[in-house]
Amino acid sequence: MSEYRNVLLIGRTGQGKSSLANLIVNDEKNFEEGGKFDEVFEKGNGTLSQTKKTQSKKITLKIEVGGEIKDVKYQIIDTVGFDDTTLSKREVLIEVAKACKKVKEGINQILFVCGEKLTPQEIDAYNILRRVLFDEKLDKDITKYITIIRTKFDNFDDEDSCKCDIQSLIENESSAIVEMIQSCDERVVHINNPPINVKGKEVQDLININKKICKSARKKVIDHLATCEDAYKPGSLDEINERIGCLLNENKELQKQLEELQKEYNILREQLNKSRDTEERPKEMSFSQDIFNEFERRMEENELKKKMDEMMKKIDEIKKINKRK
Ligand SMILES: Nc1nc2c(ncn2[C@@H]2O[C@H](COP(=O)(O)OP(=O)(O)OP(=O)(O)O)[C@@H](O)[C@H]2O)c(=O)[nH]1
Ligand SMILES: [Mg+2]
Repeated sequence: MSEYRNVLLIGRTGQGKSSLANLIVNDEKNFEEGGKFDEVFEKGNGTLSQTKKTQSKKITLKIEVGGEIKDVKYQIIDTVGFDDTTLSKREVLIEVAKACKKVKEGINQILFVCGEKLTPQEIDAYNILRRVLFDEKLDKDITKYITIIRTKFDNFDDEDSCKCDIQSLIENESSAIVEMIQSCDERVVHINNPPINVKGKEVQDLININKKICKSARKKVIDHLATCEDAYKPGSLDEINERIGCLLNENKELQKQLEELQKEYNILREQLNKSRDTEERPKEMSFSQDIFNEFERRMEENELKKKMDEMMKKIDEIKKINKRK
């Protein structure tokens, strides 16, 4: 077993990974009035992606084990954000693979850091992560190694608000979000981790308020980490690289197929428009027009595979209509 419990921080750009890394590695007393908060991991301003390379720090945390306080060694690994504005998906995945190299002895926890809103990109990132880091055959086993951290959550100290939030995610959001939450056994930890190194005049009061909030959030995160004793051993870096390669090739192939289908779609659409100009629209036509409208809406979404399957289906339907005419 590794000497260190490895904690990997992953997620979309600007959601608070580096801030969370700082929250964990700073000692509790640094969050008290007069305490010196150390910004080990450089954090961004939320709009531009900040972390360009995997960074890590080894620390010792005081953890309660069976009623006793023990020193436990941790390595906190902060990674490049998915959806990075300046790095390509390939570069981001390679950076994540490098992070895996640091944890070849085992990952205790992956903290998947999300902000207030769970976006389709986030879910994409989560699924890519699952496929790249974990051998899919072991998919069932990985759930206990992933926790979703919901940052910027004001009422994180109120258990009911947190429960309510999970419930509303499950009830109101898309099936992809439900799958994401259920895939990690609904393990979501809410925190608020507002900035402490605030610059400007007369900000001391704000800093002290934020420090108090952060101290409480830190306790919540550390208490959670204390419960994560087991480690998942990822495959070799070669295996992970191979999976990244497959994924990127697969995406390229899908993109190519999508472009071809798009051409076919444009031709059919043209035909449909022409026939609409010259003759009265048969009943099925209005149905296919709806399909087109819906289709165009979907075009904007980045759900490559789903989009392609649906496109094939719709093209078949239009072909059938054209044949009948
Ligand atoms: N109020 C509040 N602000 C937060 C919280 N977490 C992060 N922030 C702010 O959000 C901005 C981005 O935070 P980062 O920690 O740099 O985000 P990141 O995920 O590391 O971003 P990348 O390195 O670009 O991937 C910073 O201005 C943080 O101060 C939070 O829980 N509450
Ligand atoms: Mg960062």
